[in-house]
Amino acid sequence: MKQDRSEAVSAEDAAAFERDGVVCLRNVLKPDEVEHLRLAVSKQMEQLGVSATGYDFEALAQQVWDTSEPVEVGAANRFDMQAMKELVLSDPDSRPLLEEGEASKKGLFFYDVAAWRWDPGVRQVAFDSALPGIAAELLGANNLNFWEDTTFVKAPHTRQKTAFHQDLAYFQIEGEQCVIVWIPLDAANDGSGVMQYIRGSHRWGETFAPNAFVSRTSFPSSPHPKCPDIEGNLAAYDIVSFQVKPGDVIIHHVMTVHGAGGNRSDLWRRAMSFRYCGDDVRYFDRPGALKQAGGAAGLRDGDRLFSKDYPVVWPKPWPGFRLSPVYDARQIGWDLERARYT
Ligand SMILES: O=C(O)CCC(=O)C(=O)O
Repeated sequence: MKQDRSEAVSAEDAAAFERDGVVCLRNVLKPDEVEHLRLAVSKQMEQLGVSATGYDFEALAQQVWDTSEPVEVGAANRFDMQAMKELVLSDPDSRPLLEEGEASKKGLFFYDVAAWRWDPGVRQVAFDSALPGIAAELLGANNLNFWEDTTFVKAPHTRQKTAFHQDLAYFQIEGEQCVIVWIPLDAANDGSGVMQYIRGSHRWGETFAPNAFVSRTSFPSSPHPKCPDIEGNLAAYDIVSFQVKPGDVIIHHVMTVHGAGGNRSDLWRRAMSFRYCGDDVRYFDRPGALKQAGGAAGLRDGDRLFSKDYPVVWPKPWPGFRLSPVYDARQIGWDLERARYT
């Protein structure tokens, strides 16, 4: 079923996405939509230390390089950071990826996932804003599933860079019809750590192993090669970045290699990232990929994603239909009373 697609994508935007593997679209989200995401991010940040999924990668990176201390992650259990520390320290290629400058106690590189599972405001933006139509248009997809959201916040004076990486091997999927929508919740530029993308890298024909964001060291269970040392050879790559403000979005293809600097500015750099999958994507319990927070809806390798954990956000059954008000969070095992999975 074809449906009228987004007017937010011009022919030039579609051509840029096809050619470069990344495109910046201006004024796509409304102020209230941005505000919903900011509120969800504040709630996630209040839970740092007690939530199972929230991390401060700035503090973790310091603990990784400090051989005298074990890593301290509070209640977070998505990554085995002690194992990651040992791995990073035994990797001859690894080195801290920090902005130049004084050591700062003010830095924070906050990471969390899957706010959509408990936050109706995130669901509203992920399911019912202009984004699903835009993603379907860029991918040429007839059907689109929402995969997950991820939060990336860099406080003022955060030195930690985001190591260059490619997203596919982090996800339990195979297929190429997948986009990542990076949604700035503050104005962002090169000084505050806006995303950087290697133009055309989605066409390199190579899948790279995931890394731990704070180092080039890749997850050992991944069969894929390590991403090249881009930080060490920046001039050798065609790197593009965009100066953005809230309402704008940057959309990259799942194979596009990308990273970010630290935040050298006095301003926060809050962002949320949404991942949408199209027709050719299949569930695949990929070695080395991150286990989905909240489960995989009983899917087996080769299954289409259609299931309660990966809501169909495109096409809409009729014009004006809104999924978020009728989506029942209890269906995905989320206990609204106790705010955790049942
Ligand atoms: O915001 C960041 O620093 C990283 C974001 C990212 O890698 C992504 O959205 O895929």
